[in-house]
Amino acid sequence: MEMFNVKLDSLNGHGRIFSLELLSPKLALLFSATTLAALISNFQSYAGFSLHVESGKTYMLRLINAALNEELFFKIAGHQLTVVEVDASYTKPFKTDTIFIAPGQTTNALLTADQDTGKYLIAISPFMDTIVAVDNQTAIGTLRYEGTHPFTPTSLTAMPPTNATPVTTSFVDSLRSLNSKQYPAKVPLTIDHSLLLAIGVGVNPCATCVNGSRVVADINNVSFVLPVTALLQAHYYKISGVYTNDFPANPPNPYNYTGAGPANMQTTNGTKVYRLGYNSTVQVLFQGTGIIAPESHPTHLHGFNFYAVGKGLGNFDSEKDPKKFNLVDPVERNTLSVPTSGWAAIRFRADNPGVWFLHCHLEVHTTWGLKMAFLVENGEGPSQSLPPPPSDLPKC
Ligand SMILES: [Cu+2]
Repeated sequence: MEMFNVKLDSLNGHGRIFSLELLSPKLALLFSATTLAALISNFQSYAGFSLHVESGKTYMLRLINAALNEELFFKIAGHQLTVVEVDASYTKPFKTDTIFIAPGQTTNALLTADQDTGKYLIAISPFMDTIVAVDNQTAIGTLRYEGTHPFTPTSLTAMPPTNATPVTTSFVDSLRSLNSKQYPAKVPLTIDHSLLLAIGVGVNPCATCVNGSRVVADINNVSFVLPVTALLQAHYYKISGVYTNDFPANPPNPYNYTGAGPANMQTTNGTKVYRLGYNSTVQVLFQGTGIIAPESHPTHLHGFNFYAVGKGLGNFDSEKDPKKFNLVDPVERNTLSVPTSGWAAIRFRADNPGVWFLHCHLEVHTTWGLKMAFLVENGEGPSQSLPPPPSDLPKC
């Protein structure tokens, strides 16, 4: 299997757009870090993924992390990348040699073929800065300049260590909204709903499990249970008994979130939504927790872009930390990694009526219950109201 799924579009004759779907290294070409060098020494016969470029041209790489459970590093030997967009929102351009991208995120970067004619390694490898096991594999491809002799050795690069937190921090800190006259950053400055969501894992009794218990995941101690009837359908047709409106805006039992955690790690099950009035402004403070192990959670909101106004390590300090929020040009996106043993704050305006999931984009965590939903009420008139389901909506 290939490392990437690739689509090509032409870019006004001067270069091309490459859409690269990054798969999990395990699903892609399997090369452990230790065998990578040996494989590359026989690289002449390697016939894997190859990206063809012409000297002097500039290309746009549209990257999406399509892996289920791995945050990834992406690198091309000998080349800088200029990041210009994330999650379909423009950023202030910045140069980097390493892109950090979480499942569900997209990143567009410009690549100029400004090195000597030859072959250069393209590689992805996982990021994991906690004790949770990860497949430490590197998947590789080749950037190949036109006119390269077939037996030219490939220029190599070293990937960051698996636990390279500083590389992720530096990348995330470089992301800023364009905030131009044409594309202003419309960060909500007053807040109608302020939520503190503690996200992580827990342990619940399980009569049929080997040890009598199983690991679950939760937000504010609620492990989300998917209903049989769709939430949106229940909301539109006013079907009762599908969900409740009592999703808690704060952890029910506050504790030292990034410390050892409470002795009782049990969660409650529920299908709960948090209601928002049309056009209300929302701040969500995601607080990572250390139960079993702290972990980076790539958290995704449906239905909206949000502004990532702040982040930090340890427990959020409601006195000091808001003073450091960036309310001028914070990056606008729809998925962000809440740092391991840390917190992240977002703001958005609830101007899209309907029911919208908020969940960890690691498949393992979302299926364990690390999700909730916002129910955004209608405003005034049809343009601010949820449209009816299409007439051909399949009926189960
Ligand atoms: Cu997670």
